[in-house]
Amino acid sequence: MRSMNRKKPSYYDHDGFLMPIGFPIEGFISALRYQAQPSDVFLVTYPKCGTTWTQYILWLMQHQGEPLSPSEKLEDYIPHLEEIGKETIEKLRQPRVIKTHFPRQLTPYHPAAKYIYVARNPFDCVVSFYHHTRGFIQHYNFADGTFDDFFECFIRGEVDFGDYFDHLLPWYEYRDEENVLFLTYENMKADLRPIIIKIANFLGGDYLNCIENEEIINKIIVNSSLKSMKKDQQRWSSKRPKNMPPFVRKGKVGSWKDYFSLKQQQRLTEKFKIRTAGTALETLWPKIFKT
Ligand code: PPS
Repeated sequence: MRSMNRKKPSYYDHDGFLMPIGFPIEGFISALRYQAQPSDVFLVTYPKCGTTWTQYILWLMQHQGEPLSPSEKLEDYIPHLEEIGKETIEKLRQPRVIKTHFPRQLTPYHPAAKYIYVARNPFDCVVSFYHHTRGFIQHYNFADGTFDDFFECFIRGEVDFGDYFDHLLPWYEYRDEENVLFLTYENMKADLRPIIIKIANFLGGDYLNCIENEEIINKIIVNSSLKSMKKDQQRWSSKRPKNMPPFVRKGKVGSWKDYFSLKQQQRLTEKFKIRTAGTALETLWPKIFKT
């Protein structure tokens, strides 16, 4: 049977939690011990839900909308916790902005720290995640895997950083906490300006300066646009081989329709309904989940 021969990406399995093989295990273990600081801002996402875009928006907000210079690296300012471990993060000046894909129970917590969570609908997420998993050959050994192969892993939650719903649901539950800002990729795409204002009001301090000036808001919007970020692919991912789709790939809402079979659409919709029953999550993506 075809399903018996499905290709699977390679992962490190840390007591049942899957991580990309390209991430050093020491980084992961040390990341779990990072003590969140009261001034920390965590950018938390399930993979492929708008992390890099939001990371760059935060950077631009800190720098009056001016883009990174060619010698600067986004990850030096907003590092990825479980990729580099706590020691590197601890060397950074406070206040820190830290990226993580950890699920809520593994994310370092401090009641005074702030958490920006970005969610994306699971349909576009799985397509993006598929291309990511194919493209980072040294992380997953899945260059010749098909979308159908990856879909089976995703729907079973057998991918790095775990099941999509195990990630989304606990953060959604805490979306109204004072130190949590819950955003969606789709709302960012629809209109970024109110999101920038939301972020500034949530983070306060110097972030508020940028929303007092229309010109700066416009620069943030232009420099973080899909068009601008597409021009600079090497900056977001220097490890992607040339024969694979670039890191900033489509950057659209709804392009999953080109990949899903009807059966896959029904299966993921069914899983969504089961896992989100009794929550208001369906209202986040009304076009996909018509009741
Ligand atoms: S990662 O590897 O988990 O950090 O990936 P992440 O950055 O979360 O997600 C990558 C997807 O975000 C899209 N992207 C953007 N969309 C809109 N506007 C901008 N500026 C932008 N920058 C990145 C990127 O194209 C990936 O989505 P897909 O659907 O694959 O195109």
